[in-house]
Amino acid sequence: IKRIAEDVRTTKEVKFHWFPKKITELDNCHHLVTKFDPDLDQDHPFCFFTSSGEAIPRVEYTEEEIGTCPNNIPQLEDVSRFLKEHTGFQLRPVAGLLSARDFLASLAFRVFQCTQYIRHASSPMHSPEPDCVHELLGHVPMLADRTFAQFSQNIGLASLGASEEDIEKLSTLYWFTVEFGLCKQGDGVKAYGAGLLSSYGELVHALSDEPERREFDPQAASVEPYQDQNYQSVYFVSDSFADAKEKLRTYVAGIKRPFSVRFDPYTCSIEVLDNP
Ligand code: HBI
Ligand code: FE
Repeated sequence: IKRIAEDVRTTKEVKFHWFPKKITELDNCHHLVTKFDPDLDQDHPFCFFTSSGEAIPRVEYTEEEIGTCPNNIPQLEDVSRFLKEHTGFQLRPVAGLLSARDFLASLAFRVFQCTQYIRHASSPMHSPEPDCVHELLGHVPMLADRTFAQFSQNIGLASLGASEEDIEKLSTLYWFTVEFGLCKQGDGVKAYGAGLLSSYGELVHALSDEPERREFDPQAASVEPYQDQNYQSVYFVSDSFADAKEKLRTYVAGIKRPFSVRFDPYTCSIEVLDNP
């Protein structure tokens, strides 16, 4: 009888990657990746984790830093409060590029892990890593849109406990939407991807005749090879955010996981439901 019980358990007990179930567990989602020249990866002194609920420390940017971003650099705490009032998204300061799994997991809680440092004044038009110019000009305005916020959270929810292969696909999907997405508006096509909104050069390129523009299809976008050293050669165009969200829903339904998840907004926690 014991034997049978164990066998039953081993078939039922499917292994999957740990994921946060409570917003405070995002404290464990802080794995940085050093993708770029490690010599360039200076210690960004004012980036450290705060447990949720604490205010994001204010930064005194130098004159030189402010010069890169004329007039002033908004404080993440003020921006986070604004977003929270509009879509429930909040920012959390982070010291650099996170692992895709950790970064995506935070989106499931409507938390955007946001860099606070600014690119070096010697190269104001380019930053190899995300910096606050990219976050504030690119990501933040989009996260203030309700449908886009839901779309972003849904990518995050799909990533929880997902296989390495699915994390890779969701990252690529994120790349072609949240970072480099285009969307129809009236008779025109506009950029909504943060990588475009924060790069004048690529914005012009994306809307020129040079690159290929394809109708957004999550399945195709999740496996499309992408460029992180150069401008993209392909962009995906959504009909609307609502349409992108609907297409994502269908795509996510096809991802195999031994459980499903639901976000409980009252407790900011993830309910895990066994699949029937
Ligand atoms: N980390 N801090 C930070 N910012 C990002 O935009 C980011 C990240 N890690 C991974 C990532 N983006 C994407 O490449 C996707 O994998 C989610
Ligand atoms: Fe980004």
